[in-house]
Amino acid sequence: MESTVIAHGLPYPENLEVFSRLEEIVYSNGCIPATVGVLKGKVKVGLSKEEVIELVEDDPIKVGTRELPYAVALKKSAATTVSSTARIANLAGIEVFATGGIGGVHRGPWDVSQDILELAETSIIVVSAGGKSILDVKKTLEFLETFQILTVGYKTEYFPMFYNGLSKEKIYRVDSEEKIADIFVQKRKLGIKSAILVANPIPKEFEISGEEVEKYLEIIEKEMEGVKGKEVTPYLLKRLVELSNGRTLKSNIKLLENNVELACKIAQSLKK
Ligand code: PSU
Ligand code: MN
Repeated sequence: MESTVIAHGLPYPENLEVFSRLEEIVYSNGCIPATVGVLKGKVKVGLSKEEVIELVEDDPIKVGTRELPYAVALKKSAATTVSSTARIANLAGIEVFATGGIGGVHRGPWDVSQDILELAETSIIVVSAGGKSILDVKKTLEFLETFQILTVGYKTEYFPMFYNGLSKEKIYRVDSEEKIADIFVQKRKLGIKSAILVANPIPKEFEISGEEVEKYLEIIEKEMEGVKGKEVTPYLLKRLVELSNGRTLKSNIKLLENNVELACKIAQSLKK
């Protein structure tokens, strides 16, 4: 699991509760959780609850793959995004990880996440609820294709958009975790180095309509002139929670739980 969603994507103290809840889900599905993060320059795979508390209290920087050596050399504490988590997990021999949403091609001013480049280079299965609501879905899917990242929908043929449920953009549908594991095995045999992105829609009852989120985004986009780069997502998520009276927080947590559970099932299939 990655730590940016815990440290920067969710508010305190709910983030600590979510961390524990996700660990419970992993154990109850017969797997071993390993949350990745950097504590005062030390890369950790499998943060304990105490270490997660320390990480959050250290006011960590947000690091993708590019910034990892900076955090390590300067002994900073850092929360890892999808890109840096994929890189570290791969080094540690981990083949499956779960997140909330991946970064991609943003709407508006040029902003493309490192997540895509990393997933082009790293053989791992990433389970997410699709892309963040602020992404340009079409451009993100085109980039995923350009970078040879096979994107499969779990029980859906449409790319999901985080809490908003399904977009209208088609992806490759797969109906079982066994098949996802097999795709990964075949990918490796074919010498393809990129990741498999599993898009797992949020459970229907926790969806928040695109129109509702759009309404909030309109308000937020006006406030965001000084907010740039890595600050964009944390700021946005925080404001969405405030404007929706906590509804987006609840949905965010539910989709994380849902992704972690599917990641465990895929890991079990892969082991078989
Ligand atoms: N989507 C969310 N919450 C998050 C993220 C994505 O709903 O916290 C994080 C993930 O760690 C993802 C990162 O890898 O944001 C992408 O950030 P950027 O767009 O700055 O590359
Ligand atoms: Mn960016």
